[in-house]
Amino acid sequence: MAIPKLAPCVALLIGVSCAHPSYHDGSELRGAPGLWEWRPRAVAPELPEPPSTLVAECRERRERLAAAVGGPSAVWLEAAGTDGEGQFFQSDDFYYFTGTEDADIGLLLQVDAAGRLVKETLFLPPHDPNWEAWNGPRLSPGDAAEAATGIRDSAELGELGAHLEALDVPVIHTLDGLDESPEHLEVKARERGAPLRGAINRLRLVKSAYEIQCLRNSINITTAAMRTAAVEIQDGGTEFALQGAIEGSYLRFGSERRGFASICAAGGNAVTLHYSDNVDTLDDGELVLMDIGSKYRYYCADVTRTLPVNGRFSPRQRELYELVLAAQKHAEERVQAGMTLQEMHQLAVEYFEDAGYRKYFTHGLGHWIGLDVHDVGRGLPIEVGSLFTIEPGLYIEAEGIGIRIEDDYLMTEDGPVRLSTGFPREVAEIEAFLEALH
Ligand SMILES: [Mn+2]
Repeated sequence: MAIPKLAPCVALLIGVSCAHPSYHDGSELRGAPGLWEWRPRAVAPELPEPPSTLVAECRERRERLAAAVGGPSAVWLEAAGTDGEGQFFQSDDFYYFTGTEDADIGLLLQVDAAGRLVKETLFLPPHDPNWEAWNGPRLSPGDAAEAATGIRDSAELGELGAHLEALDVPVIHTLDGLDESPEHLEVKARERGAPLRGAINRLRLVKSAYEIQCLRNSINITTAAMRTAAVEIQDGGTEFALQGAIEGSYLRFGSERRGFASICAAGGNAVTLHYSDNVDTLDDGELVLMDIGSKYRYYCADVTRTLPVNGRFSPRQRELYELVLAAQKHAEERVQAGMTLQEMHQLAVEYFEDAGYRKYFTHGLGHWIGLDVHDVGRGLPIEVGSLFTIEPGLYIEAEGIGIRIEDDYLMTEDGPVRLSTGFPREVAEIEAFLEALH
C-alpha cells in the first residue's frame, strides 16, 4: 500500500524539478519567500519601517558600551571631519552611538565603577546663523540638540578642556587620541584590539531588530536595482549604462547612496577583483559581473551576480557557474554560529580543491556586513544576529572568465537565512529572467 501512495509524490517532485524551470529559488535557505516577484521590470521595493527608533537604539548602545568598557572611566568619541564641499557622511562608530550627521563634534561618556553610564555630553559648535544660512541647520548646544539626539547634556566644543580637567576617573578610552587630555588622566585604546575598539566591534557584530530591518531594506533596494538595471545587459551595451541604471535605482528606491564603488565588469574585466572603471562594452558571448550594494540609513548591502550578456550561458560558462554556485551552497549548508569566517572560508577552499579549481579561487569567502560593507569584527566567531556574505568565485584569466556569486546572510537560532533572494541565482532562473526582459 505504501508504494502506490508514494509513487505520485515522486513523479510530482521529478516533474517540478526537471520538466519546468523553477521560478523560485531552489535553496532551503530562503529568507524572504515571495519577495522576488516575477516581473521583468522592478518597481520600488517595500521598505518596512524598522522597529524602535534611532534615538532609542543609540541610547541603548551607549549604555551597553559603558558596561563593556567598565569603570570608573570615560570614553571620548569623535565625529568625522568636514570633507570639502561634498555631501557629508558620518563615521560609522560615531553614527552608531549618536545617530548624528554633523561633522567635527564629539561625545564624552562617564562610566561608574559598576559599568553604568552616569553622564553623557555631546560637544557641539556654538550656534552660527551665518554658517546655517549657507549649509542648513546643524546641532548646537542646548535643549533642542539634547531632545533631537536623546543625549542628556550638550556643551560647546570650547569647553571640552574644562570638562576633561573635572573628570574624576583614572582613564579615558578613545579611538582617535585626545589632544587636550589632562596629565592626570591616562588615555588609551588607540590601537587595534584595545578595550574600546574591541568592545565596539563586539557590539556592532550582533545586530538588533532595528539594524536587521535596515539591512533587509538595503539588500532589497540592491536586488531591485539589479533587476531594473538588467535591461541594459545586451550585446553592444556598456558597463557604465549598467552602473548608471543601478545607482539611479538606488536613489529612486530610497537608498541615500551606494555603499562602495559599483563593479560592472564584462568578460575578462571580471578577473580584476575590484574592477570599477566600468568603461567597457558588453559583448555577445561574454559574462557580465555586477558586485554592488546600496546604503539604507547607513547600512550596507553587498550582492554579486554574474550573467550572460546574450541571455544564455555557454556550456563552459555554465559548467563554471554551476561549480561556483555549488560551492556557495556547500558553505551555506554547513556554516553555523560559533564558526569564524576563516573556518567558513575553508569550506569553499576544500570544495574547490576537490573539484580541481582551487587556484582560481583567489579571495576570501565572506566578510561581515553592517554600517560598513566590510564591517568591523575581524576574527570574531559568527553569532546569532550577525550578518555576513558568502561569495565564492573563480577567475580564469586565460579564458577571460570571472564568476562570483555573493549573497547576504543573517545567522539565526535555526541557522543562516539568505536575505538577498530578490535576484535569481540558478542558471534556469537567470536565463528565464533575461529572456523576459527583451
Ligand atoms: Mn563582498
